[in-house]
Amino acid sequence: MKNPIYVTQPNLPPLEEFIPYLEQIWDNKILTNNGPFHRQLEQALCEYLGVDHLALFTNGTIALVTALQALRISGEVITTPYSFAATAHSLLWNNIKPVFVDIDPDTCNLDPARIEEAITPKTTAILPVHCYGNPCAVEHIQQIADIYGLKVIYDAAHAFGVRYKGKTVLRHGDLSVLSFHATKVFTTFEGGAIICPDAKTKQRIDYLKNFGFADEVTVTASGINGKMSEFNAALGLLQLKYIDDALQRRRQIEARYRQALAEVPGISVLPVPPETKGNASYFPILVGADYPLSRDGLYQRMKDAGINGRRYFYPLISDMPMYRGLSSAKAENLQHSHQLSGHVICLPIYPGLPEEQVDVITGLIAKPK
Ligand code: T4K
Repeated sequence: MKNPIYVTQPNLPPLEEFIPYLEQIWDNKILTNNGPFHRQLEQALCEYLGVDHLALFTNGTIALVTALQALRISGEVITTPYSFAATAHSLLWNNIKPVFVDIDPDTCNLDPARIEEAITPKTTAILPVHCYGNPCAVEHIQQIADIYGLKVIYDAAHAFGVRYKGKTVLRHGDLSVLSFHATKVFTTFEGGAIICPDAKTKQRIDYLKNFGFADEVTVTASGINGKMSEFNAALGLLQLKYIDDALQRRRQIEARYRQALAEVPGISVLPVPPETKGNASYFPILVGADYPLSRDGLYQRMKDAGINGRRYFYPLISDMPMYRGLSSAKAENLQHSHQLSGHVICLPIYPGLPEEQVDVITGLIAKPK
């Protein structure tokens, strides 16, 4: 392959279509602080995603940190080790102790059957991740949260546009957090959002992302600067024009991968999640013991051929130095997470990936030597 390909590549609109947005910003000189594009994008995303209230953020991580603050979460929070570091880091930034619970190997999401045993008197919330855009066991998790009086904040960084049982997955739990990073299905370069259930919660979140200011003289909390700029919001508005096509293209690539890899000995893929319209944000494969190469062997073999997959999520968060001393981080507590983390490779998937390249990738995986 002449040019290397990467696990993802952002889908950008034609540059000339962005110029008029920039001209408006240059004309009105409003660069940030809830400007016109910011307000328009919040509205447009609510409509597109099918939610009532949404607060834009500078990135998904600050949105996670703020979501925890907005609900005054403290003590211990149950979460997954099988995610990007930002999930658990958002807890540490709030002085909250993460308690890791193992995942269901079919979805790579928190196993709801393991949650109750991890609850202690200090537990205040559950922070699950819709990993790869696969919906969590939302009903079961809510049932547990209701019984024990816990809040649920979904890290929905991978779940833009995902529908479950015919509705957006983003209305589950108390809050959901999106990421619009360059590597995500819907990108504003950097960006994120919190989906809020009501106007009052959104207002508190809007204060928190603006240093806690409610007005010129009233500071309600030690908030942070989490505001999205007009540049990013304008780009988001333009991106929305193209999102349906982008999602469709991703789903086509996913289908092609699934078909081509179905019969490759030693390679398995995750089951299609039931009652879900996914966003094909990632395409993980699992390299089994009966494959001719180890996971890292195949990863390197692909790299040598210019195909840069990624081992999302390896290492596990629970193995990172700031977490590995926790009792919930012990390997015997997290067997499925370790199994997945040791065998996964996410293959390139993005709207601009040509089908011939998909075929080259699957051809190499089928015949690695
Ligand atoms: N929760 C979850 C579950 C998450 O996955 C994430 C982020 C967050 C929370 C936090 O949200 P943000 O604060 O990021 O909004 C990437 C991303 O940096 C990170 O956003 C993402 N998850 C994570 C899964 O992946 P890396 O270290 O793999 O990124 P990087 O720079 O190696 O990019 C991967 C490939 O994408 C590159 O090889 C090439 C391509 N790429 C990347 C960038 C940045 C481009 O083509 N253009 C680009 O601008 O972490």
